[in-house]
Amino acid sequence: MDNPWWHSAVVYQIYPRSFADADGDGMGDLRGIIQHLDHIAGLGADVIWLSPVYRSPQDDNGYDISEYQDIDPVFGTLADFDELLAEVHARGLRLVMDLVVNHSSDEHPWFVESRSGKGSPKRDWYWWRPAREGMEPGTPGAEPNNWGSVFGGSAWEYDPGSGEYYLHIFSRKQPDLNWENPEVRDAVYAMMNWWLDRGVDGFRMDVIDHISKDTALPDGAVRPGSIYGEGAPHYMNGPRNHEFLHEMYQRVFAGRDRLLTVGEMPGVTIEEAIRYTDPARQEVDMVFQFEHVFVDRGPDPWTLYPLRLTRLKATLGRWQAGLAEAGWNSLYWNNHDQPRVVSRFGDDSAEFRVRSAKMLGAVLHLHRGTPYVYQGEELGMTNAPFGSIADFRDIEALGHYAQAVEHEGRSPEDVLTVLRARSRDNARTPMQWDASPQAGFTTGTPWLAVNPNHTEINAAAAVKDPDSVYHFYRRLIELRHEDPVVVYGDFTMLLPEDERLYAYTRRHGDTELLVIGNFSGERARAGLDDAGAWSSAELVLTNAPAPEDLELEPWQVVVYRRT
Ligand code: TEU
Repeated sequence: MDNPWWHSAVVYQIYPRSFADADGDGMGDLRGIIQHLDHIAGLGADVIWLSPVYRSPQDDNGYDISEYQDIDPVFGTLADFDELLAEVHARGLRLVMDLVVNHSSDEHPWFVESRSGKGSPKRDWYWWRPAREGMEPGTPGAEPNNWGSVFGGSAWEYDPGSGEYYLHIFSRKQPDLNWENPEVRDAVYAMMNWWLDRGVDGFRMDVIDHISKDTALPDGAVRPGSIYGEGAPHYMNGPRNHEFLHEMYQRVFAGRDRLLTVGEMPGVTIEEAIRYTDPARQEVDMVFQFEHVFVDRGPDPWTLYPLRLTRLKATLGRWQAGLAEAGWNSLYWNNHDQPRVVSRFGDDSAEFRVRSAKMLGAVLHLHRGTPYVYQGEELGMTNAPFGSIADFRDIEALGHYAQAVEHEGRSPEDVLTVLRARSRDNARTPMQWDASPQAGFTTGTPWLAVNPNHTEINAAAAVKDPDSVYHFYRRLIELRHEDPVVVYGDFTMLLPEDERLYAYTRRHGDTELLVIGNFSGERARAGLDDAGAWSSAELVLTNAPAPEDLELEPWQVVVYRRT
């Protein structure tokens, strides 16, 4: 069998709300995207992943869908969408849609019907349960189990109309669909086929390892200091998850050509990822795993640890080895849920922002797998200077603040410190197109404040400057397209104990690549056995003057190639 096209592809993620606003209402839209497609084509990306643009009350910025086969008026119309798709294809790019089917909006007609009463024909499309035995429905502690929702509070919402509760792992406006019911699956597959028939090129599947749950919905373990039990072990990677994805493959993807499917799986292990992505099993092409973005946090997302490079290398190295024979890795530092990588793992000071952003890009892109670039990452965009809680918009940030400050009695300043480092809003500040007052994002008032550093950090400046992060990313993407060692080379981690240097080789046939990134603000020398030989190899790429004896400048990356 031929190698799939996406082995050598690079994906660019657009978060439409924050990308480009063509109509001046302060929110990005499809026409804004059309106007900026050349930015993405110029970077050399092959695929665009579009975060949700479907009709939605926007409780979770579109990850709460009330009509799957329509575009939200905030973003435009189906005609705008068709035009976008045609413009994308005209540039030789592909368009992958976000598929959010673990849950719908509570305003989706399916849920409205389901909620209408215990006898509704769609009652069983969602997870309805009575109060805990012996408890008065609707009273504190009477929820069917003790799970907390990801966005704070209980995972159950009481419905006085029927005296029952419905499950929502995310917000109360995101009720979980019941995949046990074959009618739900039929409806989802029909909707997916409708989009593929329209010409889209695949799906990024939101929390797709949550669709199969332990139907007993048992209480979860309660961690010290927490008021809720952990549901995740009971709703992630449940007993029928592989079965459902294989069925989806057969009902939607089989017989269609040149698609890309990627499953977002917050709880996935390497062993499971091999099963999900082994082509022989016909489930998905690749998964987003989360281990490497969990390295600097505790058991909950709000406990911050400093980065230990050895941990980061250990986890990414294990994934490289684990998926070497079967399956395929996706490679990402950023998306709309993660803080900006240059602020998180690099150094966003004036002195080292550009250099460390390039180092991070090179270290990631030269792994084996398919790299994902999140809008603005190619500019080295940074976290935002949030002041008070009023500056945040994300339901997760607001939910956590309310739970931590109001219910758990934590100090507002401590909670804000964590949110400034970790909030998803860091990724969602408007794309910085130019130095003008709203960064060229909108002529109106942006829904989330533009980062004041847009006067320095913006696409117009980056495209003009041959030494920008943008042109460095462009070169990285070009390298992947040119050189099979980047796509297919095997991967060997070097210096696993080193806390400053991230070093590895890739080998394909007679060609070998050496990549070393300095994750520190100090000079550091890579004590490799064959350092001498490498020093005289071709230096393909770096972000600082060529080193001697592999002694790297702060935040320097070097890429050597020999045959
Ligand atoms: O994210 C799933 C997910 O794992 C997040 O809840 C993540 O744990 C959290 O944001 C980290 O802070 C997906 C989408 O990417 C996210 O934007 C949605 O809010 C969520 O699903 C619900 O649809």
